[in-house]
This record gives sequence, structure tokens and C-alpha cells, in this order.
Amino acid sequence: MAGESKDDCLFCKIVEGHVPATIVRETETTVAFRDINPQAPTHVLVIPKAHYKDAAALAAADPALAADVLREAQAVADEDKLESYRIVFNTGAGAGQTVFHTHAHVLGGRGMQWPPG
Ligand code: IU
Repeated sequence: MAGESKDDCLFCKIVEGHVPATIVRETETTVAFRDINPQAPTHVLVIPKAHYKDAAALAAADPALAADVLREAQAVADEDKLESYRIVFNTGAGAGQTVFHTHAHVLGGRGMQWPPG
């Protein structure tokens, strides 16, 4: 069933408290935690508690939950007082996705280039 927790999913284990993470925000439906390999002064991952493999699967199955993730990404930016920031959903291995549980990267606190690598 879509949205079901996956036994082998690292981010599901973070949601369940079985793998440690520096959690900065939590709601009924989402968790936000600091990336273990930060690429900017602020680098927080916002995830839905329910398991979806990527942003496309989440948006198709539960648009309200996708909106929760975006709202929380904004809340992270507000908390860290970021004037400019980037929200990234790497979708698919070719785009750099390595963990297949939907996550929004919230990156800020330094200047950024476009296009990204
Ligand atoms: P990606 O978009 O799937 O490449 O992002 C996965 C991110 O998860 C990446 O930035 C990792 O540093 C991060 N991460 C983490 O924060 N904690 C972990 O235990 C693992 C990966 I594994």
C-alpha cells in the first residue's frame, strides 16, 4: 500500500525513532531534521511521515500531504531567518536521489549558483 512504512527505509526509521537525527520540527504528518552531510549553513530535510518513494508519488497519492511538506519547508526557512533559500526534491537516481523516501532539501545561508550541478 502506498504510504506504508518500509522496513528497509532509513527515513522511516528516523520517523519511528529507531535511527537518530537532529530533529528541528515535527508535526502530525511531517518531520524536519538536519542533513548529516550539510551543503549549506542551513540544510534541513523535510519528510512526510508516510512512505512515498519520491515527490511525484507523494503528489499523486496525497496532495494535501505534499502541501504539508512545503509548508514545513517554509517554516524551516522562517525559523532560520533565511531571506533566500532553495527547496529541492531530487527525483530519481539520475537527479541525485539516494534515499527513496520523499524529502525536501531546504538549503540556505550562503549564495547559490544557477543552474545547479
Ligand atoms: P538525496 O536527494 O536522496 O540525495 O538526499 C539524501 C540526503 O539524505 C543526503 O543529503 C544525505 O546527506 C542525507 N542523509 C541524512 O541526512 N541522514 C542519513 O542518515 C542519510 C542520508 I544515509
